[in-house]
Amino acid sequence: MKAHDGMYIGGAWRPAAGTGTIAVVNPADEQVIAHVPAGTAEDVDAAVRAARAAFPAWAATPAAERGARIAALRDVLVARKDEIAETVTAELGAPPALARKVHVGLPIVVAGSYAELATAYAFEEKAGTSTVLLEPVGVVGAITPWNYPLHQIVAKMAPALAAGCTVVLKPAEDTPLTAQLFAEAVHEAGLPAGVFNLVTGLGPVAGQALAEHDGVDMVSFTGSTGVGKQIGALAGAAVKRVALELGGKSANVILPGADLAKAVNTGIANVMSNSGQTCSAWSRMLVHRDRYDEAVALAAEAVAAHVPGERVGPLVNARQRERVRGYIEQGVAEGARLVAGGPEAPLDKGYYVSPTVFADVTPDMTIAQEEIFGPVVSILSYEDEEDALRIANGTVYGLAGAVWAADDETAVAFARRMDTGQVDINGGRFNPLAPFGGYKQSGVGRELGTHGLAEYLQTKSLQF
Ligand code: TXE
Repeated sequence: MKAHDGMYIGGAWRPAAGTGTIAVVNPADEQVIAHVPAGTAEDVDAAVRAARAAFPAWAATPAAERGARIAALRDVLVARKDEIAETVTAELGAPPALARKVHVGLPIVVAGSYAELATAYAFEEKAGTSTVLLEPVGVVGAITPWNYPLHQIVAKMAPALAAGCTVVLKPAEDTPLTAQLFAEAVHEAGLPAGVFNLVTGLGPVAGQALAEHDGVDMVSFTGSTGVGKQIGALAGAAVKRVALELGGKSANVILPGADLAKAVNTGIANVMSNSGQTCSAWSRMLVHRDRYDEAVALAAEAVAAHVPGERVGPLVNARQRERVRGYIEQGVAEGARLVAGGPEAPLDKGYYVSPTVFADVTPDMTIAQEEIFGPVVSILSYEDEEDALRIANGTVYGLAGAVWAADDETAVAFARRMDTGQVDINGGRFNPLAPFGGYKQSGVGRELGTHGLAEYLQTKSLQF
């Protein structure tokens, strides 16, 4: 596949400072499809300087004009959507329909929402007799993961640019081609030079250099909780703004009286989508003990429709596949009952894992506590609502979840008591305008909508 051999810095593709490269592999057939440059601290420094130089003029650009540039960027993403979707399929392995609808469709909606919000947002408020100015934080260093290659980028870039920040992006090493296409789109949309800069590279090298750079005012990170803690510590030591979107172990709580078949089918589809590589995936299904056997049978039936190589793509790389298989083996070893799937590879080529359902999972098991990030669902039983709540809240995470009940009122009453950032009520749909982010170790800060924009602003009050 086509790839740039340089970095996008200061409005142009520039040669990388070093000679190292990263191979991009198609996880569906394990073939190398491209190479991109492995950025060094020198590349990061050049990108941060470009972003700093561009900041004053971009911050002073009227918000409506910034919104117009983001609208132009959205239009380029729309015009090039097929090419982007094919690239996501090639480097992530996402099935084509999912790539088009979710991987490209969703960020187009998000970019459109920030084109409008930039214009509509109140960057000035009154507090009694004072005027409060909401000003951009400055230069943002964004570090993104591979699971939704374009969405993770747009969910940071669009609000940061709308706020008046300039950015340096270090995308995941597994999916740099989508990031390069995004840089091309920025260029085509006519954003001023230096407002957006791209450095591809390894996390512990380029990512670390970006997180540590003195010229970066804020780090926005999405990825594993382990790396998130390191970045949080660095930011804390430097008194820098930080936003962290980390792992999850979300609960799909099916209360008595819910439409069981719908709740189970939706729950299985939620985890199988993107091969379970979704931080908000409902990886734990909680069912009342009276309907437990029925739910397990429904889940086994539902998962059969998720065929590897068709509806379910591979995992992103061999390391992730081995990690997920390790969790499946551990589930068996700790006494959970395999209802579907297992550790054996379903296909002889590609990083596929069998869609897997575990029954008889207890809350203390590893598979009920740790983020697996694969097509694996654990079904747990509960005695009563209090028990369900204890189990739902009984992990270090709190990113998303779902509640199903006979009516919305009952479901909402339960959702209010959940320690989590987002809850789908009776099959409610993902809303790209609603804030998304974690309680507890799932993160700090919010993405999307006005809350996502506010992350990139700092306040100044003028007293009269
Ligand atoms: O994540 P990493 P990995 C979880 C999920 C998954 C696990 C491991 O459970 O199985 O994390 O995935 C950059 N300084 N999530 O290893 O390493 C890295 O280059 C600065 C949840 O792929 O956290 C990439 O750009 N940056 C999740 C980004 O961090 C560093 C999405 C994420 O990679 C760095 C992905 C360092 N020292 C994984 N080390 C979610 N919340 O959606 C790595 N990076």
